[in-house]
Parts: sequence; C-alpha cells; structure tokens
Amino acid sequence: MARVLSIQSHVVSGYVGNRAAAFPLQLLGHQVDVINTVQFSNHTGYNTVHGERFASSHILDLFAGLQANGLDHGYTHLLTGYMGNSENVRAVESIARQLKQTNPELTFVVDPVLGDDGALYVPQELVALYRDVLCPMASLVTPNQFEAEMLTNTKIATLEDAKQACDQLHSLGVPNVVITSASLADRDSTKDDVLYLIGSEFCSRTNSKHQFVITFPRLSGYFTGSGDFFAALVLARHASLAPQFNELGALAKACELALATQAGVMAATKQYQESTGISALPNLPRGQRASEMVNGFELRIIPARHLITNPTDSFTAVSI
Ligand code: PXL
Repeated sequence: MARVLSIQSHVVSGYVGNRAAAFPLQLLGHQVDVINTVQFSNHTGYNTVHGERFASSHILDLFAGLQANGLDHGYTHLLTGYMGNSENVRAVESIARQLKQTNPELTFVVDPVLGDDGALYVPQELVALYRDVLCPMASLVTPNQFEAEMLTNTKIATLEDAKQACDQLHSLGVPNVVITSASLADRDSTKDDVLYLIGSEFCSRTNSKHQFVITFPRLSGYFTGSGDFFAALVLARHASLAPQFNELGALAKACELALATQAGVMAATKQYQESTGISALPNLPRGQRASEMVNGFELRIIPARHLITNPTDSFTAVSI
C-alpha cells in the first residue's frame, strides 16, 4: 500500500483538489497526508469564492514541521495538483527534491493543472515551469488535451499527434504520460460522443515503450474536479498493481480501472443533475448562476463510493 503526500487545493464544500483525491485513495487502502495550496469555501465554478491562497512559505513551513519530527520519511508517492502560482510550483519542486533525497524510489505524480478547452486558468509562466522544472522530476504526468498542447507547444488533432506529444513529454524526462481526455479527428468520426485517453510508458532500462488508447463516453454536465479525482485513482490503482512506474503494462491496467470508476461517477453525477433539473437550466456566467443550478456542481463521489472499489463499467486499453 502507498503512503502518499498530496499537495492540492482544499474546499470547505464540494469535491475538487484534495477533497476529490484523498477519499478515493483512502478507500482503496492507501495512507494520505494532505498539504493544502488554497483553502476556499468552494470551487471557482460558483458565483463567488471566499478564502485564501496560501503563500509558498506556509507550504514549506508545514513540510519543515514534518521534517522536524521525522514525519517526511516513508512517503512512497507525492501527488500534486492545482497550485495556482509560480511560487507554489517552486515550493512543490523543493519538497519533491527533498523527498527524493529521503526516498530515491519516490513516485511523483504531477497533474499539470493549467486550463481546459483552449483557455489557461493559471498565469502563463506556469507552462514553462511545469515543462522545465516539474516534468523532468515526475514519474507520471496527467495533462488533459489542452495542457498537453501547452506543454509541448503542438496542436493535438489526431492520434498520431497525441503519440508524438507523449514522446515529446518523455523527452523532457518523464517516463509515463497519460493524456486524460482528447477529441481526435481521425478516430471514429461518426461518433462525437466519445473521448480518448492516450497513455505512454517508456522504460529507459530496456529502451522500450508501450502506447495505448482507451475510448470512453463523452458526457455533458458539470464535472469540476474530475481531473483531480482521476489522477488520484490512477495513482491508487497503479500503486496496488506495481510498486513503481517501471513495469510496462501496469499503467494501461491502472488507467482502465481508473476510467471505469471515473465514468461511473460521472454518469451518476449526470443522472443527479438530470433528476434535479439542473441540466436543463441555461449555463449562465459566474455571478449569475441560480442556486438550483449550483446545487448540482459537485461530483457524486461519496454517494457513488461503491464505484471506487467496484466499478461496474469496464474499459479496454488498445495498444497503438
Ligand atoms: O482542478 C479543479 C479545481 C481545483 N481547485 C480549485 C478549483 C478547481 C476548479 O474549479 O476551483 C480551487
């Protein structure tokens, strides 16, 4: 079982960041310690957000407290998500370096949270920091299509583009890449209701590579935090299958299981949004959203918890 330090955001109400990551990891039997990069009342999809973003000095101080008591020993995994500004990325870099010194076998999972659907929601300078600083230290990165495009400075329109983007990310030094969801023009163009996950494992010891694609349904609805949930699930499933990210095949299996849970929880969330009428409401801009609408803004992680341990969906990775 893994011992994970997870550095992400915290919300009082709802399920993004650490609130979407800790529970599935724990339910799957892993020990999770959390450092929060922000403490907000709710995620930023609501009309308003209260709370604060923590200074990097606060994050580093918490880690220093762990070190002072020897509590920094024993972590097998470091998981990072939304950091929001460059100082916090630098703080995470420092923590990752120190943890790697303590445990050279540390698995570092980086979700490079930059944006989605063609728009950055963090300062532009974070792109270069993720690319040049965190990717070379990471064991696995989990960008979405837009984030992979930003990190590689390429457009991903086809499966071949996606494979090349994975190769480019490998060349930065990261042995495992999962592009968590992508619309690809050259797959089955008759279907606009599917998305693709593209995974790539590179083993430097044997100079071998395994690339795969998994097709899964595209759902409409509000699924904020699903990327955070997914990265935690891949880590959790992989840690149970293989101690480290150096066994070809384990990443594909972990992605199949993580996607099975993710698809089930998203379907349960969509069903809830439909049953409450939220799906039928117009998607008004922030600040103008009706309370009936915002009540459906959260993933149904807790009500659908059985799908974390026993997913009912099943997906198959196809080698490419
Ligand atoms: O990764 C999603 C996320 C994480 N943390 C905070 C957010 C969001 C998305 O809105 O607001 C604070």
